[in-house]
Amino acid sequence: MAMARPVRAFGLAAILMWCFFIYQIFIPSAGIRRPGDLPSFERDPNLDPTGEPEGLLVHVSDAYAPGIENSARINATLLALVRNEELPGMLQAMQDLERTWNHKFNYPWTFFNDEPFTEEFKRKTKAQTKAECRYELIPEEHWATPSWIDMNLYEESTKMLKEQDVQYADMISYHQMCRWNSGMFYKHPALKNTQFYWRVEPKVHFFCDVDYDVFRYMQDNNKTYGFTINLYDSPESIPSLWPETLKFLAEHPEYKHKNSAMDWLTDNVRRPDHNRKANGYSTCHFWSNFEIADMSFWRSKAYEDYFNHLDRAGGFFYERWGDAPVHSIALGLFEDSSRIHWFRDIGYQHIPFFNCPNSPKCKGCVTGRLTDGESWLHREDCRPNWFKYVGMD
Ligand SMILES: Nc1nc2c(ncn2[C@@H]2O[C@H](COP(=O)(O)OP(=O)(O)OP(=O)(O)O)[C@@H](O)[C@H]2O)c(=O)[nH]1
Ligand SMILES: [Mg+2]
Repeated sequence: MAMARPVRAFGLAAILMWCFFIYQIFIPSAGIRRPGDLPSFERDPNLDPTGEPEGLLVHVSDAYAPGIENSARINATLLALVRNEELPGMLQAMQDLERTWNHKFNYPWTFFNDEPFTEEFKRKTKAQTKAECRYELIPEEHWATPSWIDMNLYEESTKMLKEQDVQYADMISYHQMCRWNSGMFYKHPALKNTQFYWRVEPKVHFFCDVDYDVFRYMQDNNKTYGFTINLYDSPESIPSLWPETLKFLAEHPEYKHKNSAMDWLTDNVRRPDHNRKANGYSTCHFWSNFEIADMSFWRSKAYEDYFNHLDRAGGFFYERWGDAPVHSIALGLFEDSSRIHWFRDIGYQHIPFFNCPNSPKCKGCVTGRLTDGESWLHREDCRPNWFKYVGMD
C-alpha cells in the first residue's frame, strides 16, 4: 500500500530519532562528560618512574643511630597534634613512618595535645620507635578562642555554614585546631630550638622506603616547604579569606615575593566557579595534613603580620578557614616558589587521597591512583595547576 510522502518522511524521522536515543544510552561511558567534570591532565606524573630527588642528599649512616651525641640529625622533629582517643590511628601512622623512614634516621617525635596525654598514650607511642618521644601540652592562650570573637556571631555564622554543608563548621575545636595549626604551633616553647618539622596525623599511611634524610634535603637544597598532594578547597569555608588577604597585601606590598606563585593562587581557568565563590582565590592548596617545612617561614615577620591580620578578621571562627589555605596563600605570596618542593617520592595517604609514585620502593598503594573514593573526587585534584604554573621540582 502506497504511503503519502509526508507520512514516509515522518516515519523516517521517527526511526532516526529512535536510533539516536538508543545510541545515547549505549555509547561507552568514557564518552559522557557529566556536568562539573574536568578534563584530566595529560598524564599523571606519578606514572613516570620516580627515584630520589636531585640535589644534595645525605643517606643513612651510623651517625643516625638513636641517642648518640653529635649525631648527623639536624634540629627537626616529627610533629603530631593528636587526641588521646586517636591512639590506635596514631600508632598505625607511626608504624608506617618508622618502617619506611624514621627507623633509619631516628628523629624525635613531638606530640601536642590540648589535654594531658594519658600514660597509656605515652607508653604505647614510645614502644613504636627507638627515637626520643616528647609529650607537650598546648598552653591555654594558644588554644582558647580569642577574646575578640563574638560567640553569638559565631553561633549564627556556623548555622549558615552548616546550611552550606561546610564540614565540621559547628565544631569549635575544629576551628581552634585550624587556628593553632595556622599560627600557633611553631610558637610552642618546646619547639624553640627546632627549625624543621614533618607533620603527621593519626591514620595516615606511608608506602615507600625513603633512604635519605628529608630534613637535610630541605636544609641543603634551600627548601622551605614540602608537600605531596594539592587540592581545591570548599569555597564556602573561606569566602572572605582572599579579600582579607588582598587588604593585607595593599598594606604590605613589600611582602610579595618577586617569584611568588600568584598565578597559581588566582587561576580561574580550571574551576572558575571556585575562584568566583572564593572571591578571586582558586582555592588550590597544599594538603597540610602532610607538611615537611622550615618553621623560619612561619616565624618571619611577613607571616606573623599576615596571621595576626587574619586572626583579627575573625574568619577562623565566623568562617571555617583551614590551615591548609592559610599556609598555602602565605607560601604562594611571600615565598620564592622555587623553594617549595613536591615530595613525589613519598608515598602517602590521608583518606581519601593518595600520592603513589612509580617506584620499586613502594608497596601497598596503586601507582598513579589519586583516590580510592568516588570518581567525582578527581575534580578536587589541583596538582595540574601547580605543575602548570610552578613545576614539579
Ligand atoms: N589534641 C587535639 N587534636 C585535635 C583536635 N582536633 C583535631 N585534632 C588533630 O588535628 C589534626 C587534624 O584533625 P582532623 O580531625 O584529622 O581534621 P581533618 O584532617 O580536616 O579531617 P578528617 O578528614 O576527618 O581527617 C589531627 O591530627 C587530629 O588528631 C582537638 O580538639 N584536640
Ligand atoms: Mg585528618
